[in-house]
Amino acid sequence: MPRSSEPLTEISVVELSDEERESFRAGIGSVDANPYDAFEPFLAQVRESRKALPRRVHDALDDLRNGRAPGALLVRNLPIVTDLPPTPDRSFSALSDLAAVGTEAVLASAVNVLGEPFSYLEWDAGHLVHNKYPIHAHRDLQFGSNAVEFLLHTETPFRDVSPDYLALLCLRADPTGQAKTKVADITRVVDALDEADLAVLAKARYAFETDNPVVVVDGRGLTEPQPIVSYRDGTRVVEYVGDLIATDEESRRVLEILGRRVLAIAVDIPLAGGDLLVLDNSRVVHGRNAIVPGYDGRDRWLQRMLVTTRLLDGEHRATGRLVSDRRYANYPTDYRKALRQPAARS
Ligand SMILES: O=C(O)CCC(=O)C(=O)O
Ligand SMILES: [Fe+2]
Repeated sequence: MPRSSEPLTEISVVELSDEERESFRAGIGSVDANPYDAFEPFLAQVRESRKALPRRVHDALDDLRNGRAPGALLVRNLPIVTDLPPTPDRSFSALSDLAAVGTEAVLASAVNVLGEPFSYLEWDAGHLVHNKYPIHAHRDLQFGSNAVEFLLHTETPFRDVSPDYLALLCLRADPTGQAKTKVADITRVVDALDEADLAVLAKARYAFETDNPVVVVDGRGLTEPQPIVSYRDGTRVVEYVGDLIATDEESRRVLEILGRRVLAIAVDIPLAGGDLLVLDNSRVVHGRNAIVPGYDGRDRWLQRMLVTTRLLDGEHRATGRLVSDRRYANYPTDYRKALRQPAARS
């Protein structure tokens, strides 16, 4: 029998005291390597300072990792630099001065409890710390730098290596107060489906529309169809994105049910400066409502890291922290342009 889903996605919250915050700040004060051009020395310094991470944050991350806690953890009141520069107006990698902001060690200290930082060669100039803020040229894309609604998504799904976890550190809140990150526990929704619907989601029938297609279905160019539910090493994996298209009637019916129920349990999290949101990408999907950026240096600014527990051992050892995004060739052309080209305000 399907179980009914709970009305809300749970998230854990840890709020640091000012004392904990300042002790953490002091404990990572010696990290001075630049993560944008010397990531390994930077990470080595973070690891040397790992005792600085407040114990309560460490334990909460451990609980998330072991599945003892919800798939979303919000840590509040982390140390953020007081002299944060204006939010940039172009891709971070296009800035003339690629200095560290000074908050990267906070993010990396948390990530370090979960696994290995990694990213994709084709993205963000190969940076392991991604800086996300509204960019005018990206306003209509399904990117973190957009302004339209950012649809609920599994982070970077359907890749050989998709993130096991991701962490979003808010450096600057949305000055309009509108931005809310959305989080929904999709495993709960999938658990509540009946066997027949689950079997439909396990068929390779879901794809994205693209002008660089692998297949054409009903006159629409699509990426290679994938299953939403699959099994890796005996573990069920759910990968979902709000703009997936179903390739036939039956899969469309189940996709609609899934989409509706996931949206219904999504919780809104308005991130403030000093908030860190850590997500278990195998359990929860996330997104953000539409915002109205000012593009004036005061916009919301997040730093993000992706984490794998599988990379750097076994078959992926040789590839290092940057893996190729083999789906890149089939991205819509405007996505590829936005990823590749430093975007100035247009
Ligand atoms: O802007 C947000 O709150 C979500 C951003 C996001 O999905 C991401 O950076 O992966
Ligand atoms: Fe995301």
